[in-house]
Amino acid sequence: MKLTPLAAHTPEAVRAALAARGWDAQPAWFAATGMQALVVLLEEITEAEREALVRWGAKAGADVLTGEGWALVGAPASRLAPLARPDRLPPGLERLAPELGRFLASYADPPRRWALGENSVLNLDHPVLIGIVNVTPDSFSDGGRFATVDRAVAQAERLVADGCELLDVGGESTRPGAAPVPVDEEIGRVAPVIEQLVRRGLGPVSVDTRKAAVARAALAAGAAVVNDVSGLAFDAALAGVVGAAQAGMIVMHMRGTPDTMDSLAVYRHVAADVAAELGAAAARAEDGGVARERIVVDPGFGFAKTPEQNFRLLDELATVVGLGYPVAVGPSRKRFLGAATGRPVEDRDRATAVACALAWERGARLFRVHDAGVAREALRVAGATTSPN
Ligand code: PMM
Repeated sequence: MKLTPLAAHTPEAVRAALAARGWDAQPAWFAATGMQALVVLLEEITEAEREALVRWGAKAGADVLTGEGWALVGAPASRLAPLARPDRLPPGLERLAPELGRFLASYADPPRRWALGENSVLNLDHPVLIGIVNVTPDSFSDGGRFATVDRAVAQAERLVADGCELLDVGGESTRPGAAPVPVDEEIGRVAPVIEQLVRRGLGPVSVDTRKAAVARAALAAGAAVVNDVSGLAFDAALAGVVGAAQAGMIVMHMRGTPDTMDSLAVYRHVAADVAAELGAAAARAEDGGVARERIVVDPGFGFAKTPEQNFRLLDELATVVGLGYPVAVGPSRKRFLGAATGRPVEDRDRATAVACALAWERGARLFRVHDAGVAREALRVAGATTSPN
């Protein structure tokens, strides 16, 4: 007898083993994804549900660890699948089917496209770079707006030449201690830049703002996406503005405001807590009128997270991917990368590229970067190792 251990982290290994033995592509893929091991955490369950789960686990050969009000269930996807089917569900577990069904459906068939606007779609079958165009003119005071617009356009041209498929224009710094920017000032910074980028065919463009009034002006200037770092916690009117314009939306996780967030970096289990809070933020977007297929979620690296928490979150990114929305990440040049490498902020593009590649491998599809050159190379390599399923 000969034994070959196969890679368990990817269905590709089982698919290849079956294909090599004559299986057709589709059944081989289904069988391979079915053999993938999954673990789900169930909370707010009753004592009766907990007992039903333990009984089912013993019969089905699944691992079930439980405590008061919770259960951890580990099994191959194919064994969990009956729990998502109302007709095959063991008695007492009726409340489980809808949520589990939603998760398994997005696990087997993750979103492959992001609808930005009426006629604009980004394909997510490859890593998508979002280039950062910051027009927070710290050094800019009396030079007039053209200096800023010209500089922003030049930066945007570089980013597009380096492979960025979306440009994110921001006019308000989110650093702790940054001075608040009045709405008119923020509009005055971003709207002329967005207009120019769209006019020159450098779009699609996203606007990085927490404010409904700024989003409205940016959308009027041609933006196709609103990127809200507050996860719709700052301005209740923002979702309505995005929904009415049928624009795309990035909903990012943070707690508090840039001034208070560092003191709020306390989690029971950072990946699970961030996913739950981000899921609630995405639900706010949907309730406010943003269509599900227009929403992307972002775990918000560096926002209300310590370096250690950022790394845990990066490693456990699959929990955020499990929400079923496409996932964007923005590790670019952030402090946690400096903590690991000892490099200053201007020398963190290699670390950024590695973080992006790891995030791709764990299911992220969009990558917000200051410099696209190195990240693009890293993501090309990472993308090439992932089978197009
Ligand atoms: N980070 C910053 C600003 N905007 N938006 C998203 N979606 N994700 C991020 O991680 C993010 C963001 C802060 O970084 P910067 O000030 O260097 O742009």
